[in-house]
Amino acid sequence: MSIIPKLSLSRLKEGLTKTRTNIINKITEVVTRKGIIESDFLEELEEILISSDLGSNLSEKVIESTKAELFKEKDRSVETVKKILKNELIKILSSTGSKNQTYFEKDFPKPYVILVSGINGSGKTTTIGKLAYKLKTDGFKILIASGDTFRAAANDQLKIWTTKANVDLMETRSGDASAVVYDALNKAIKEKYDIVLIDTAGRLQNNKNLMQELAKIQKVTSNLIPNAPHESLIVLDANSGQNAIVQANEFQKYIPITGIILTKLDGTAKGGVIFQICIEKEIPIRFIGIGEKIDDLQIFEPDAFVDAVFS
Ligand SMILES: Nc1nc2c(ncn2[C@@H]2O[C@H](COP(=O)(O)OP(=O)(O)O)[C@@H](O)[C@H]2O)c(=O)[nH]1
Ligand SMILES: [Mg+2]
Repeated sequence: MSIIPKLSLSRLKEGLTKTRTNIINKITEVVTRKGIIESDFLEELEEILISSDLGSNLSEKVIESTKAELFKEKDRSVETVKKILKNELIKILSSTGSKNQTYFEKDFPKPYVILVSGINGSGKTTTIGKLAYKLKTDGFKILIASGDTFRAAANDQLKIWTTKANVDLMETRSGDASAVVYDALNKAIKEKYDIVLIDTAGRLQNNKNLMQELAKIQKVTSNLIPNAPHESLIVLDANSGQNAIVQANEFQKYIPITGIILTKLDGTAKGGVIFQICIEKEIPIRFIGIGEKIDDLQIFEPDAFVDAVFS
């Protein structure tokens, strides 16, 4: 069985309202005010992209190619500008292997282990709850390992999510994160779980001890199950701008990262950061978080994302 989590375009649009309003209203305003396309129009357009966190280098590139395309067109209306920009942006998002992937391949190895990392508050636990719900709904047997042994409330938070998603939880007994992962994986093997999701403590990327603990979790996992973790997803908060890239770089020094989950896109007008992440990290964005509710997680699809921003 292979699953493709269902994408709701209307929910996506709703979640990206702030970014869309920022970009589209400004573009419409500039095009309407200027009427004709002059070089200062393109400068203003560049400013708009920068203001939604596309980064100055990338904005400049996008404007250059938009300009080239635009001058080939007779009709230089808002709609044409939007259409050209859209195409340029889809090209960027599709360039890093993020394009229309299915979540699991057919006959994936079981238990399939997904390690989730990221700094404190980025949205790991919430995202695991949402993902567990999605996967459970698709008929999989899910176990979550409560690997955040630092925050007292972490386990209780996870308990609430596992109850909502109706999945199982391996709680910590000793306060040792690697031990709970070890227990969870053994249970998963014995009791034939399909997927294990490993929650971890939030850590500052410059805290060496905590980062080494993460490396230990990785090692325990790969020792027990060959090729596991099968996915290692870093959770990044869309509000953290350029710092999201710094975080990913630091985590990669300790564990391999195979994918990105970008959360809280609903809370920011600076959703353009996703383009910078795609260009600089060359790691596929797997999911995006667009709210706090259990179904506010979507598989990332470049075309749908850009459509939702521009329509
Ligand atoms: N608006 C919004 N809030 C989110 C999203 N994902 C997580 N959060 C919130 O971010 C806060 C921190 O989340 P949590 O999962 O505890 O982060 P963790 O420390 O990485 O485990 C919580 O209040 C979540 O409800 C999202 O996609 N949108
Ligand atoms: Mg947490």
